[in-house]
Amino acid sequence: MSIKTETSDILKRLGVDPKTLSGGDLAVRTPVTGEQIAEIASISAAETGAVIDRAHEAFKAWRDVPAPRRGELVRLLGEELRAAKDDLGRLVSIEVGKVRSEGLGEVQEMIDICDFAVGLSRQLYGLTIATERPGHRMMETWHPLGVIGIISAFNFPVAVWSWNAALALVCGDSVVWKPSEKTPLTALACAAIFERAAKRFGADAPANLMTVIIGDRAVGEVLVDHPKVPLVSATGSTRMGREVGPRLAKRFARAVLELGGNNAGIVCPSADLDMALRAIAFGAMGTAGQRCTTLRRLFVHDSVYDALLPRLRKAYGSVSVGSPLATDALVGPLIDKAAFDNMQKALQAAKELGGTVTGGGRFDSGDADAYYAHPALVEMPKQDGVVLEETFAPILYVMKYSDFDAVLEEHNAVGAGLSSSIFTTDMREAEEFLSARGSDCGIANVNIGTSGAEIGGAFGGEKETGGGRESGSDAWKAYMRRATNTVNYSKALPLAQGVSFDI
Ligand code: UN1
Repeated sequence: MSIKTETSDILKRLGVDPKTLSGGDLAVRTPVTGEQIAEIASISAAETGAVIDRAHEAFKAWRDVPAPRRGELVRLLGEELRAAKDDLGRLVSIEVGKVRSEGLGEVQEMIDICDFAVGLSRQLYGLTIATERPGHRMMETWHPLGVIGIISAFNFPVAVWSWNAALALVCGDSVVWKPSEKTPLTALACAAIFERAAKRFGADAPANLMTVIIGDRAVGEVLVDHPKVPLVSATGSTRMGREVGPRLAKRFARAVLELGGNNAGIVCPSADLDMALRAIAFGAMGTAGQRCTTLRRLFVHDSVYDALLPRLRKAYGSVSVGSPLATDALVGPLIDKAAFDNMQKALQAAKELGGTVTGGGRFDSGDADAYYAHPALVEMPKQDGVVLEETFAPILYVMKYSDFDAVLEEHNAVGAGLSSSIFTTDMREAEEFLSARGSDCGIANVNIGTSGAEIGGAFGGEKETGGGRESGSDAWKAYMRRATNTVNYSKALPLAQGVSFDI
């Protein structure tokens, strides 16, 4: 069966009308072979405002539904996702090129956040706060915020939507989602899955509670600038964030920005090298280096460099690259030619700085329009130039270190601040890495890699990563507004701070 036919069969099973897959203006390609698998219709900037207005009407109805009942809709969404897991995971593999277990893993992440959000729907707690005035009570209440705009990237085409949407829905918000133009099919599938859950939920779920808008940059701009969108959660490059952030700030809207990462690991003298090797391999080569949490820089202590590097070179030399649909390869394709070209440019720049490259060349899959690369291990004399930037491809720069304080400085000497790891069995080093003077990232791990975070923690990072937090912990607070309420149940009107104003 051709990929195109399989895609249309999957989408049909997931509830997407096959008619939407042809005759549109947006060509959709699979990176697995490079072939075109659909042409779908995109929306214009002019139409986008009306979509947002309708989502705002949905918000006005949804905010009145009690939160635990809203949780029931997300519970049903989780059930639908469980039923759709194989198909949706396969579709992720087709549209993004993820290997099978990573495609399925992405859907599992969606199921997990739904479970989390269902529990959360009964835990949207505010505090009761001691007041200085007798006969008064002070408390805080969390209220729904409004229409939440979601802008997601190609590399996690469905999970990022779910982290935001599951929270937004239990928080009483409606959702307008602009997926990457490279991954509209998985978005249409999610919309169909959501509609099925909403139908089962019944009339309490208003129409237009969750809308997908497939369109170009101009469509994204309408979402970012629209006064009825109080929060935009945007995942993508730091370049994109630099444009989105100020536009949101200009109208005092909230931003949850999840931008680039240039994540590093430190391998210390006491590290368990077997474990480190496996964690490094998955972190750096998994998802063909196209996670925002991908391991991109590795600092290895002098004393273990010669023990670790030959094993790492061997792993790079032997890792399987190939079609995620037709083989069990661990590394699938890059998303497109531009990604491959950027990788080659970065490798060239690294060589010019004295880097020694293992791997990195094109893997011939037999399809001229598919871009597979052998992951690249680049031993660098020092951290400089291209090493300081994120290249969204499987390149791991390795540097030697000798002094722990100095390596902490180097670790933090990049623009991005998303994820980080240390490999050590020395408790002092581990704790120092996690301390205020250690890693400056939003995620700091010990003896596990930089990627593959669970949904229960807040996900996001500092500095040029944008500062936003999605997913678990108390990330939900960004999706609600907080009101501080003071109630006077006495017969007097004492003013705070002892002020008197007797008329
Ligand atoms: C991303 O690459 O945008 O921690 C998100 C991870 C995944 C999410 C990655 N849970 O690698």
